[in-house]
Amino acid sequence: MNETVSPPRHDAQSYKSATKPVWCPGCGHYGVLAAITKALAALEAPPEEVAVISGIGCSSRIPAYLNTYGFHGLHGRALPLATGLKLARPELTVLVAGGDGDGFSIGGNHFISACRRNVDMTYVVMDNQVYGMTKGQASPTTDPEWEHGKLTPGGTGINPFQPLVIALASGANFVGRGSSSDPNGTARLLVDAIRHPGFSFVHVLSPCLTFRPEQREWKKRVHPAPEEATSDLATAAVRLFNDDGFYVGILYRGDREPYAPERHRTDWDSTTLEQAFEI
Ligand SMILES: Cc1ncc(C[n+]2csc(CCOP(=O)(O)OP(=O)(O)O)c2C)c(N)n1
Ligand code: SF4
Repeated sequence: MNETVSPPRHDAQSYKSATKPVWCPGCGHYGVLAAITKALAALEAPPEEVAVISGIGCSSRIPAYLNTYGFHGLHGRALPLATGLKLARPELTVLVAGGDGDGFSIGGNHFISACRRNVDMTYVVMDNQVYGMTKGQASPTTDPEWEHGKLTPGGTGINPFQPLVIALASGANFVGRGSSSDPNGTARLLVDAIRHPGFSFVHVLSPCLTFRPEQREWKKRVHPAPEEATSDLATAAVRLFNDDGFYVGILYRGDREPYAPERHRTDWDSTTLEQAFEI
């Protein structure tokens, strides 16, 4: 009898694991999970060739909900972990996912270094301008006037971190923004980001309705960026300085060569190195 072998399934559902998300009802991160699975399906990425690396936070739980390889690492340390993985296993599609607290607070310097290094991977930040997991403290992207109980009475009073501007200035090769309220649009953006060589930064507006219920309005405020993606840094910089925080789409698509470790290899042996550092 001839056995029929079914072709591998590559629909969005097939990238979801059996673990049910524990996010609050209405959390934006559901939309990002949907966008990631739709993007992987569109790319027909074999799940065993994808690794999703995260730090800690509600958003960083995402690898558990995917049927790919994954690593739920340490708070703020997803990018160095992913960098090591991509350099050791360049054939893998490496996605890094997390929140604004994880990525811009404790992980802020890693973010800058990852943009500078330009290793070929995609970083998705689910920004809700708050630390959701630890019950609603202000994050680097929080509006200075946002008051939250005893921790920030009267607001933080400090200037919010500008992730897209910093990504552009630090050398990220692709800068875009999506909204969790539009999983299909965010999936298209992720497909472009993953295909684009080098470090791609995808900022996703992903409301935390539990600690920032007013973010429910975000879906009405997002609007497409006024112009096509540019590869000109100065044009992108002007665009980002005019951004009201709700532009969605590809804002910059650069042509920097991704980091290639073989080009920076040395044939010095350890004795030569020791001699070079001798005082
Ligand atoms: C080294 C360390 N410091 C602090 C924490 C506590 N902590 C856990 S998650 C988190 C912030 C999460 O916020 P964000 O990354 O924005 O994700 P969200 O929960 O909003 O999705 C913090 C401060 C920790 N787990 N480890
Ligand atoms: S606390 Fe906020 S970020 Fe965390 S699951 Fe709930 S809605 Fe989402």
